[in-house]
Amino acid sequence: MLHKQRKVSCAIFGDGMIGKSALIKAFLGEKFSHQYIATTSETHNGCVRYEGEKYNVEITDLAGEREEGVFSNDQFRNTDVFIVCYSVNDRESFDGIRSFWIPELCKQRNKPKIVLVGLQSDGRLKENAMENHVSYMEGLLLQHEIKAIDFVESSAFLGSNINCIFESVVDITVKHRKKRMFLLKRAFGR
Ligand SMILES: Nc1nc2c(ncn2[C@@H]2O[C@H](COP(=O)(O)OP(=O)(O)OP(=O)(O)O)[C@@H](O)[C@H]2O)c(=O)[nH]1
Ligand SMILES: [Mg+2]
Repeated sequence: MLHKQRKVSCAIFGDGMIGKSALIKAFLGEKFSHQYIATTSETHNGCVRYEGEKYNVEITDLAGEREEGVFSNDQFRNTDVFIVCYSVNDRESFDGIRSFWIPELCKQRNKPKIVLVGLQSDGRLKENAMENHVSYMEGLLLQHEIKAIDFVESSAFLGSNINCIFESVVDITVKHRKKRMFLLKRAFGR
């Protein structure tokens, strides 16, 4: 059985068709596909090496529908980090983080630990790239506004900046657990 402390849980959410499932597949080493299959709700398990230890990362992949109460489900009780995503080619998905996903998450969780991810960053490199794409600077400003601990732009198509997202999830969780342990020890004088 896995040691409880070596297990980390995260949930990936954001609008539909922006590449959330493709990110998970890339992390799990699966080949990129242009095929689109809408997700209902799925759980995957991956592995991250951190400070010489192996961590099992449980990833909940959510449907991209903006549904009220989506985080009220008990399944998020033990979620350590929330990965909120948009596509750099889809401004509506970027605006949706501010107008829907973060307010909805904050209804259920006090000070959630968040990693902000801009997906499909390869879209900006195309010759016919959308003029209205979301810039890196806009992503950084949103990170600051929603108090996300980290911000990464990634591309499942190119396989770029995939692992670092999940390494960040483990890093954030381990640091939080250490801090909580330190405060508990101090409170009980041990
Ligand atoms: N060019 C490019 N296309 C991508 C990338 N990631 C995903 N896609 C494509 O975008 C489409 C949607 O990808 P999904 O990963 O299924 O999107 P999703 O956000 O999980 O969608 P829902 O499950 O409906 O919420 C698919 O056709 C993918 O092939 C990427 O990094 N670059
Ligand atoms: Mg999906």
